[in-house]
Amino acid sequence: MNLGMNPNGELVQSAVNAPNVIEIPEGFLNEAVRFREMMMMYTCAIREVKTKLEVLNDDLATKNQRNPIQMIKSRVKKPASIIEKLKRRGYPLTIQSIVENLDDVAGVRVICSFLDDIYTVAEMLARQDDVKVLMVKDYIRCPKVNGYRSYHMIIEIPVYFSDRKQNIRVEVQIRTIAMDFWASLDHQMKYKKNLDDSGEISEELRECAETIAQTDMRMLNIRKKIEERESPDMLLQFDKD
Ligand code: 0O2
Repeated sequence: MNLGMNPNGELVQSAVNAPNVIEIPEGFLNEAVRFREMMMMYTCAIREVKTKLEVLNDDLATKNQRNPIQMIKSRVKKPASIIEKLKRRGYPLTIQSIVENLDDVAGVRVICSFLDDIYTVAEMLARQDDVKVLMVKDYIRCPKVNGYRSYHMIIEIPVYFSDRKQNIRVEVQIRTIAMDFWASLDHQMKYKKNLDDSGEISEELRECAETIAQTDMRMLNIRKKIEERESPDMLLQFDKD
């Protein structure tokens, strides 16, 4: 049976000369169904990782009377970005190739309050029995030349579907509010945009990243000083409340 799509986007049986009906190549629909299944799989993996992070945040908040995680964002990589990355790296444009070669189709971004929260959350996630850490890139201890800072982990977690268990890779990026502020604006303005600025804008952005990194350190030191000064009486009072 020949299939086609009418101008309303509805699937129709296409007669050879049917007007306004776009012919759909054989195999395309099967691929489309498999692509949707793959995206669903990554969405489920993101949900699992977010739950793990929310549990950690609740537990740490109860123990320390403050939230280490401010916000969790997530995304499944857009089809256009998937194709661009496969092409750039010279991999075949197939669903199997996406699953085998790309680590960041599922992405979770964790925004922490303070610098030390990043390492606490990363360590606690990595320690979990069902989390396998495949790669770590510490762009905080080793920032990128443009000033980008963030802690990246590629992890693999099992997801239980109706008929199978599948190990799925998720990229987790952990950073402070300040680092996220810089990276979000850098992403909007410059990242991957091939801007010819003869170094001037890049230098300014790098300087801003430095200022932000120093501010993160100062905020952490302020928090530590406050914690040191909190008298045991005050903590006792807090417990009573
Ligand atoms: P998006 O829109 O955030 O998903 P790649 O650049 O992906 O080919 P690799 O080794 O996979 O190479 O990536 P890497 O360096 O571990 O991190 C890639 C992701 O980190 C990017 O994802 C960004 O989210 C973030 N990132 C890395 N460097 C920068 C930077 O200089 N500025 C900003 N703003 N973000 C950065 P995507 O898929 O490129 O984009």
